[in-house]
Amino acid sequence: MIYTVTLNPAIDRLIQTSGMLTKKKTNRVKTAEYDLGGKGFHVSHVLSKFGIENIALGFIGSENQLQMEKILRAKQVTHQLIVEKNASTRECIVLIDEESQGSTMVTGSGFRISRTNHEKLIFQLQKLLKKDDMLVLAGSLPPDYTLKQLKEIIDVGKRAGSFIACDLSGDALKLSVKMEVDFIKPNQFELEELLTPAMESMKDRLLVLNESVPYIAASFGEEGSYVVHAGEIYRVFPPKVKEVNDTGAGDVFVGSFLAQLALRANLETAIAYATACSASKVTKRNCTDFDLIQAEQMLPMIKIKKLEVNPDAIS
Ligand code: TA6
Repeated sequence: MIYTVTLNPAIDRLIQTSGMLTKKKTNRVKTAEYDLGGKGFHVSHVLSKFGIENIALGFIGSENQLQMEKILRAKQVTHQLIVEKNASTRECIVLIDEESQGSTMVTGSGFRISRTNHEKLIFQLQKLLKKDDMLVLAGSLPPDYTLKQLKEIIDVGKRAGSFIACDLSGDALKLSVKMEVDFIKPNQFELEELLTPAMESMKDRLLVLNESVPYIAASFGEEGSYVVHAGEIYRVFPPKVKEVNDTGAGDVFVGSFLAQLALRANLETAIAYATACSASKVTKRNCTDFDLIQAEQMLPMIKIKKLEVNPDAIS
């Protein structure tokens, strides 16, 4: 079973303006809709689209619980969420315009998690997680949620022997590396912070990081990605697509990559599906949609280059 954990859930409010979105101007709304938010929920949605059984865990605020649950139902996300009383799931506003100038996101900070509810989550994970399971931790931490609490979650996964995938940022990402989880997805800037500065070559630095984390997918936006596994580095070039909304593309990458690992696909297939599905996502207006048929048509357009590595260059 795959369990995704969304500690800081969200409802995305997607607003598309008429014409080009411009500062210091009254921008008129053309379309507005609510969509699934929160990175773990997004990953669950992708896994379900691949027909892979999964359960979304984490928290949900009581005040707008029905609205969040309606969205989860519409997106076919099976969940066992812990309700935080007197709390509202945050809204994340995603702005796009008719001219497809790229999306702008304004995220709420979220609600605080009570000590009791954190303990409930730990207990739930202790009961559920088994060796062959996958634990996916994705998204920001709620206000005042500590690294110690995050460590407690990762520790449960470690003790169970589950595969642990993390799409975290900042200090949470650093902690996941320190704890040697199985998968991380840093962006270009986060990657720089994770790599050993003393080494000159990017390749050598990636290989050192790969000694602690078996799968690294470093995303460089529309420039593609670097995927590192078992001492091999792959430079991945995505197909060119007409961008409508790139919000959620990273989540689709993570979900599709993990889906392919769960299906026991080889690494290059996993990379190709993740790249194609996230390219398909970018062509869609909302934050979750992608089209598997469109993605499969794009598979031949993806370039995956295995980089030469010199094993003597690193100690
Ligand atoms: O990646 C897109 C997204 O999942 C949005 O749907 C939005 O809810 C946001 O990310 C939340 O990100 P955060 O890092 O604050 O958890």
